[in-house]
Amino acid sequence: MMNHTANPRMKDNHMNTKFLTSTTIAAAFAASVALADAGHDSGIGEPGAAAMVDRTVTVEMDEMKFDPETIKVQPGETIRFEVVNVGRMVHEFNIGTSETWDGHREEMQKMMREGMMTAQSLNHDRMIESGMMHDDANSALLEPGETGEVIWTFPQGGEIGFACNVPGHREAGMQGGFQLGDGS
Ligand SMILES: [Cu+2]
Repeated sequence: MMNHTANPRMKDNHMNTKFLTSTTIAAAFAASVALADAGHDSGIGEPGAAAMVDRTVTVEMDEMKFDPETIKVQPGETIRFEVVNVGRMVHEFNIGTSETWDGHREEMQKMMREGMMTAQSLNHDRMIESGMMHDDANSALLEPGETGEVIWTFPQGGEIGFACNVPGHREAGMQGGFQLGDGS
């Protein structure tokens, strides 16, 4: 009877992980938002609640670009990003600033080194084993063909963008920007 549930759960590893880690992510994220706040009054915003979503924006990821590259958002707006990896490599949609992305670099390189991720695939079992779920609320790390979701509440102002932190990708120009307000 106990073994009966073991196998189906293994198959759903990805979904279960997303579900089970949502509270720890919130805690971990609070720390990174606090870090961002140290430099900027407004910060980069915060994870949004599904019930508060104002609209959905679809973002496509490909080698080595986002479409669209610039997204207009209103201060305080909550947006559901539907992120689609239409490329042939692993890509990430990560909301932040150059500082948060620089701080992220080491972790992504470690994931590559230790086989949690290759250029084309993610090894979720390895990620779970090493405790590096890479499921922060401000990002979606996706294999080719996958679709992910990020719900984000924007701050009143500040320089915020989105980038792919897979090693080499942001360096190759895989980065976009949010235009807060009317941009006039
Ligand atoms: Cu990428």
